[in-house]
Amino acid sequence: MSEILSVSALEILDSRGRPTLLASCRLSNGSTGQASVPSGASTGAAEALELRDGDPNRYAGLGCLKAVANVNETIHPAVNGREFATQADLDKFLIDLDGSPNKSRLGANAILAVSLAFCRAQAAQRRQPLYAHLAQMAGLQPSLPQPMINLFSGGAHAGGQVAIQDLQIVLPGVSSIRRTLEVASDVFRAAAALASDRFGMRLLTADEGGLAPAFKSSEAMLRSAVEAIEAAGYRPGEDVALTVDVAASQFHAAGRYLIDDAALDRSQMVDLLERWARNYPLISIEDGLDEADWTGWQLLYKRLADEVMILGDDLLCTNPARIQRAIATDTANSALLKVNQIGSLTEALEAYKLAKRAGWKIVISARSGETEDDWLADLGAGWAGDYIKVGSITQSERLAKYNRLLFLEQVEALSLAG
Ligand code: 2PG
Ligand code: MG
Repeated sequence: MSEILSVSALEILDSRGRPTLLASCRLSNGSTGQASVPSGASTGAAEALELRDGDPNRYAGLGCLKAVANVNETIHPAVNGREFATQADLDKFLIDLDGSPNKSRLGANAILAVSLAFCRAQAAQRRQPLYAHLAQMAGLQPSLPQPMINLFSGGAHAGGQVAIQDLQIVLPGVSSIRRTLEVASDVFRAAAALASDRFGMRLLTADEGGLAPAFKSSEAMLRSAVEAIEAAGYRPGEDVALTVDVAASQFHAAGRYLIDDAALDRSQMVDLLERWARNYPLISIEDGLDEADWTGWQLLYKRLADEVMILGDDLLCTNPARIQRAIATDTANSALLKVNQIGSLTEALEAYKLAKRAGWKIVISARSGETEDDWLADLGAGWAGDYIKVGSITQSERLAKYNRLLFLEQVEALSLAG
């Protein structure tokens, strides 16, 4: 075991050109680790606080210099010279140092960047690949998660041309990441051709690299995905299934779901989702209802939980207390795991274990604002996620993760679970 010599951070830019943090950690034996943190656009109200400067003269208020200073001037002096045997020891120390319920003093971005950089430094010290270190920490056998690959975007990721946010493809019958990406590329090209023919759209992509044609309705996004799958020569449902992130909190106002020129109440929204699940090869519905509409979620659960993943993102915010409530009240059967929603690896692992113990599926997820860092792929493999949601197969902040999964498959010889 060796002590921390230093932690430090600097402000870098994410895939939307917005500031975020890159942190470094150096241990006394010379091992080092670095990591950068992502940032969401459709954030859940219960997320830990991402500290932004609020200075309108820099990056429209989105600067991260306060969070950087919190790493360099508050966390560094506090951890310098201390030994932390485990990730949990460091994370607990950081949480106590922050002292607030939602990491608002130091910032979840500052705390998570340090948490991850330390994790990499510890992996280096143990001469382990990051995924192996993460697996050991969690007491799990590593395996590769199935990618959920973004095809079409709407909502907060695409300027709101259509209400729902992400439409992904999943390949149930494919046994490698390599083949998954080949098929995804075929379907993406077919979808791009469809977007060009039908919507006159040049090949421009949304925040996560998905196509964002001017669909007339949310359902047109689902229909077009099925057409693209067929046009690429695959069978919808059998070869290529769909998942949707409705991100319903984004279009929920005053008790109504404002979607496709309608203002639906919760039971009408559940009816709509059920119809989609019956008519399209959907295996997962993420955030089908607003993050505060637990009653609506429970209705949806009753209707569809036996057939479809009822996947909580904004609802759960990777928060163990919210996951516990959802388990106890039959509100969801799957969790999206975004480490920066909760702000430390240790709390995210607690969320993961709670959900797994209840028999839930876990989707390890990127954010819409990402960096070229690839730790998420190691997290997905080390914690043996059922799925990984990274975005489209365009844009290097997404490809960094897919390419790392290819490496883990072909060089580290990990296999897809299931
Ligand atoms: C989501 C994520 C990723 P964001 O809602 O699942 O798609 O988006 O990072 O904007 O919250
Ligand atoms: Mg989501």
